[in-house]
Amino acid sequence: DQKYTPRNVEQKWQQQWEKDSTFKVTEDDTKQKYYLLEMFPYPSGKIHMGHVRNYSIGDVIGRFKRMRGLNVLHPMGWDAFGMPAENAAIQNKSHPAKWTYENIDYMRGQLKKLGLSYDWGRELATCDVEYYRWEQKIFLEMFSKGLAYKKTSFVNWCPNCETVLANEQVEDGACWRCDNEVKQKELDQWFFRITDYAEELLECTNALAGWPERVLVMQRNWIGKSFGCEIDFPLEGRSGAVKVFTTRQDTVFGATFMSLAPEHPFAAELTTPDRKLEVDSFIDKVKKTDRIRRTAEDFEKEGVFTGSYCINPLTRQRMPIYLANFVLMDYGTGAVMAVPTHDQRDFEFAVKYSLPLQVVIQPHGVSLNAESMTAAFTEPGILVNSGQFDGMSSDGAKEAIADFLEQQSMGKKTVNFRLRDWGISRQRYWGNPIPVIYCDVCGVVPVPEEDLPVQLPMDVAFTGEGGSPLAKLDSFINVPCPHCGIPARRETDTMDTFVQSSWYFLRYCCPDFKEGPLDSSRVNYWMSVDQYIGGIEHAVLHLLYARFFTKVLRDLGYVTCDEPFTNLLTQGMVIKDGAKMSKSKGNVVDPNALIERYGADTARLFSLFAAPPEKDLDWSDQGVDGSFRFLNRVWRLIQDKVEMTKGCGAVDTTALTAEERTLRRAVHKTIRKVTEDIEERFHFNTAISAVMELLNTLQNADLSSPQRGPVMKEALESMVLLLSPFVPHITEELWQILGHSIPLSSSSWPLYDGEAIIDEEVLVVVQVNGKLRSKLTVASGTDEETLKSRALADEKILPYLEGVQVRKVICVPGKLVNIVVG
Ligand code: ANZ
Ligand code: ZN
Repeated sequence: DQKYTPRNVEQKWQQQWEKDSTFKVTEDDTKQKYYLLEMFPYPSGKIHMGHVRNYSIGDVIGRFKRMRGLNVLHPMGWDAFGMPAENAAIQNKSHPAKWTYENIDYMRGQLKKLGLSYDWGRELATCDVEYYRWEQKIFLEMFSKGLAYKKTSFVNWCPNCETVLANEQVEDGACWRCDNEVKQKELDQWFFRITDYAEELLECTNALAGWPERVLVMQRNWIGKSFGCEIDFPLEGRSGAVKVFTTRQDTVFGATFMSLAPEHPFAAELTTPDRKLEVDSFIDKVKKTDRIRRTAEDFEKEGVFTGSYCINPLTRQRMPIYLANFVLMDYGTGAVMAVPTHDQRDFEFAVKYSLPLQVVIQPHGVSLNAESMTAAFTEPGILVNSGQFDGMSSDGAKEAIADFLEQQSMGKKTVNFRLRDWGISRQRYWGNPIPVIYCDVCGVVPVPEEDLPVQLPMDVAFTGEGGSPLAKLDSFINVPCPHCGIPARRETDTMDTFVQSSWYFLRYCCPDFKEGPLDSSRVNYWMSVDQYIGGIEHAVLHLLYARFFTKVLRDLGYVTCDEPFTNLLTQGMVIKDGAKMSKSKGNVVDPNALIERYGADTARLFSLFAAPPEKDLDWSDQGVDGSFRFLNRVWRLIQDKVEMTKGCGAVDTTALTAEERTLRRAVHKTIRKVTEDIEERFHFNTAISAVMELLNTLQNADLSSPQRGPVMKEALESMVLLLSPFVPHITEELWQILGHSIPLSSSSWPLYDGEAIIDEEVLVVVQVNGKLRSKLTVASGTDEETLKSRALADEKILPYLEGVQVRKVICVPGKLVNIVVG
């Protein structure tokens, strides 16, 4: 009798899988493909319990699908560019590459210790020049199609990280990485024209049936399509008009003043000399405030009068023109017709600056009074004070007023998107260099394809002083112009790391391809990803960018699919003592220590058993202990029973005793339950519970019948197979102990025997006039006639039939007989 020693068992099988290349896959048209992917990690140093959970979930699916006969692609790699490497380099006076690749080596070792079924032959790190060179080519193709372009813009700037942040990377006005306050800064920046795809990105969310609804909602809100009108408000006393965008053209008659973004091009020319000082100082102040704060509901609304007026095209009233801090230049037209009675921000603004209020929408049966309003009425209602449109509903008036404005050439219907182009410039070293050169004569010149890749120079000093190290490296910057040959300068910005994660899943399909970014035939075999698994924190950023890139690469002819991820699973967090596991909370459990003490199988089993994948997992030391004990019980059971199964063949189902049949029923019911729980719902926790129950049954089984050997053998083998996706090492070992020379990882998933799971006897209730009067135990499948006659002859029923007439007998086979008497 051997004792269960996870360390030996796990090492042995990890080596075996590696030696056999068990999880290596190639394109095989004779098999159905299954592309399974977990979001790749940032090589921060070591893995945490969130990784263990994420990758264990994926691994169950991967191993299960493999055993079901699918050709499973399950790759792993590293999201390896980014700031922490640079910061570490400054601290350790070394190079980011060194830090990154050392971390990768260490973390790869940790993942291998978890026994994950990756095809390691496809591993990539985004900082490999063999990866980022192809991204540069994609960039240049996007540049030539106008999908990558440069413009001056205000950007979110983190003074601490000294870099630009995408809007998505600003959280409550603070940098998502360092939590420092974000400032506004004007810079020349590279952008990807994701707005060209806004409509398609929105439309396709309706076809993503395999995504959680809340992720789709977040994406739709982020894209933010609004239907409304652009309306011209003529300037008073001069030519020209202020154009506004509104979604509430039903309220035009209530527009009593105009609010412009402080950055609006009209701001200076509309400001009268007497207002100039005040206006300038206001503009200065707003420019220092970040756009996220400016749009926050509780942000103090402030503004300044320009001294000029415009005319409301429908009321012909004059409207003072203000600059307002909550109006943004990059949304709509940067101008808002202010309707203080029906928009809360305008209301607060009007109260503050004593501007006129005019009610134009009224709730049913209530008369609103502008003087006594304490908040804007923002619901739909009935139009008043709106000339020919009085009495209409808000919705009807939206149409009617839009039509009227179009007829009068005062405005037109438009749609507007909240989505902005994706700013990808980063003033950092450890990223993919943007492959362009600036020439005083030729302008922006793309690096010719034959000169790619633009490699990151290695001889760089990381001093920690401001700015990008690349921008100070003359040997990198100074190059001849590829066009005319005169001295020119290289771009020193690198790309946002979200660019790399936008197409890594495509490169996994052909990681060794040397002729271009993607080998279309291989990519098209594997794509799209059948199951993607990752954290909800990527609901907008990464998932939207990856969808955008897939569409761009489709339009560039590299792939045929429209969407990258057919099914998405967003796993919950790992929490301990009620809080997310994190260094700052001091509640971190180190996977290393866990594996050291209990083994990877226990770590995996616990993280799969303690909660369904989408729910938060509450860490519990007792739970870990329980998982370990369970594996020990499985181990011991097999040691105990293996003797009686030696040399046994298949079960002869025609010659089973009642006892044997009962045991087989439990086995096959478990096979069915585990299969369905994994396949249809990813309910790994209930699947594992079912096997735990089976273990109890097998432990208590004390067969003495002739077929006890074959029946027990089938039971033990099934249990081991069913557990194998969760705990792959111990099950391989037990499989061998049960006498198999071919590894379990080459076995098929067990199928349940439909005959075996039929319950032999069922309980049928007997009612008289709907009241329960008796119960019958009958063989399952007993027909209606037999049931009826048995019910009518039942001794508990007979007294109820005396002296009355049986009018009807209703029968639901397997469930109930109702006798209607009267
Ligand atoms: C008049 C009005 C009356 C509005 C009313 C609302 C309620 P969504 O739905 O998000 O597209 N708006 C337009 N451009 C703006 C900008 N650059 N900065 C800040 N606010 C802006 O929002 C559209 C509404 O947001 C527009 O409709 C406009 O205010 C405001 F009772 O116009 B509305
Ligand atoms: Zn030139």
